[in-house]
Amino acid sequence: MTQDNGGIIKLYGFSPAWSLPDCSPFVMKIDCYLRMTRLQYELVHWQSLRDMQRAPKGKLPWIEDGEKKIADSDFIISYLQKTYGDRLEENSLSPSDRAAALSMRRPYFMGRVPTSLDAAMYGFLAHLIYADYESPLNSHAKSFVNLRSYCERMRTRYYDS
Ligand SMILES: N[C@@H](CCC(=O)N[C@@H](CS)C(=O)NCC(=O)O)C(=O)O
Repeated sequence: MTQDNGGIIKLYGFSPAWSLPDCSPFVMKIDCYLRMTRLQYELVHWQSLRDMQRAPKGKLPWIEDGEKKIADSDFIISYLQKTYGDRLEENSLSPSDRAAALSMRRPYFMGRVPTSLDAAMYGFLAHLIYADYESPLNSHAKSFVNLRSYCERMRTRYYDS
């Protein structure tokens, strides 16, 4: 999909790992959000230290959208929402919808529909559930059926092409 500005967003990350798009959960968060919102983007992998020096805050992820460069995953999501609209319609959730969603069994973190919180959650949880090594933390995460099925739901919906 081409954005209204005719361009394609570049998302700067490190490199893929464990069959996941990136070894950084913060990069995964933005990768997932861009997929969820169906914005056209390209994930650019880190090649050398020089790429790190181009990062506006010295950290990844950052994005380039035309002339604009935005760093920090929270600022990136705010920028994308402001520029391309509330594509997940998450701002239409009322405080009581949010409270109700938190008190019930639900497919996504805020209820029936996925929000940017799911991009963040999946970015971090996928590294625990799918990482190809054992640690006390990922073994513990893998022991929760609900976390495993949540990651499967997100992966199937946004990463199975
Ligand atoms: N608050 C930042 C955190 C990003 C972050 O910590 N990135 C790490 C990789 S996961 C990084 O680039 N570290 C390089 C460094 O600190 O030199 C965000 O949400 O994007």
